Amino acid sequence: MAEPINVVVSGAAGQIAYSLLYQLAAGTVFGQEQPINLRLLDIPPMMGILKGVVMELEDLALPLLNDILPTADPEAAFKDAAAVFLLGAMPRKEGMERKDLLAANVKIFKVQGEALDKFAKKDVKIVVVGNPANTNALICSHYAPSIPKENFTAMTRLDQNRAQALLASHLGVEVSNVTNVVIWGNHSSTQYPSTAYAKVKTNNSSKPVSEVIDDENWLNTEFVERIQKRGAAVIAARTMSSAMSAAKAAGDHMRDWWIGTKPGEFVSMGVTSDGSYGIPKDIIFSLPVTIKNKKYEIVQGLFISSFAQSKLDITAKELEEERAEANAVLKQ
Ligand code: NAX
Repeated sequence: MAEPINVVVSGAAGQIAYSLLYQLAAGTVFGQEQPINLRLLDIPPMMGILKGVVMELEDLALPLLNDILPTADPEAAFKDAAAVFLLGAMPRKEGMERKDLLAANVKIFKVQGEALDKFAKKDVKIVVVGNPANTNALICSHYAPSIPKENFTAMTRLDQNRAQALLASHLGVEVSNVTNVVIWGNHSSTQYPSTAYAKVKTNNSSKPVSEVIDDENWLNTEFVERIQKRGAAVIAARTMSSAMSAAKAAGDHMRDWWIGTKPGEFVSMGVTSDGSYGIPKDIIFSLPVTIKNKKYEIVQGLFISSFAQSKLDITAKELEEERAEANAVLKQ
């Protein structure tokens, strides 16, 4: 059995954490041979609730769960961290402007970035889930200059999973038979879910979606809109934001980063743009990646139609605006 690794979950008393923690303890993310020490970070008023979460984790009686530390101290949480899920963020309240939300999050992700910089392992893998996820990841990375930029990612896997599931149901195939759906851009309603490179397995052969779909126009219209608005639809129905599916997606994101992607398949992650596909550099933009030996590479050379380009431009513009707003707060 390997030595235990320190896995941090911030926002540990919240909804997404409640579903994520079981997956981590059960070994579905880091594998059945990898024991973990859970570092559960939340704010002081949540320590009572967090105590209850710790009791439940103990009562799981799962052998891979080596040690649990509930804390409100980022330094204690991030010490020797190998993998980090940043779920905790300031929720958007009624009447709150986007810039107020960003300002509140700059403060949170500054403190966490600084603590990561000082205390985490230098090869720590960080996925930011708390919204606005892409820009929060950018801020966090900014305050952790000793950790490579590529170690900071934002989660768009929930959008990918939603897109994969919707496409599979539309085509009447099993969800695992749909691969290579791509989410481009921001985890917001400007994201562009694309099926241009998606493959569908039918009768042991793998075909592009365009060859198996009757109504191709649906892919550029209703499909895109439904994925962009799926989060809002869940909130409208559940009166709370996605939690179980978000936790599953966070686990998928980290598992693929840790264990690697399957041959011929790619997944979407918000990563620091290197200028590929003409996307502005140094924003955190969701891109298709392949992963090997715990390192991801942006998939190169995909064809971008003029329709797709117009969608990429919209989401890139929004991310540049968010970066400008975050920079304005940082300069204050
Ligand atoms: P909850 O409100 O249930 O939990 C958030 C937790 O974070 C709370 O326990 C809170 O006390 C804690 N927290 C707040 N500030 C903190 C800080 N400075 N340090 C540590 N913990 C802190 O929210 P939940 O439903 O779990 O959602 C968490 C975040 O995920 C939200 O920002 C939400 O908007 C975002 N989402 C992102 C998604 C994505 O695909 N990227 C999808 C789901 C979700 O909407």
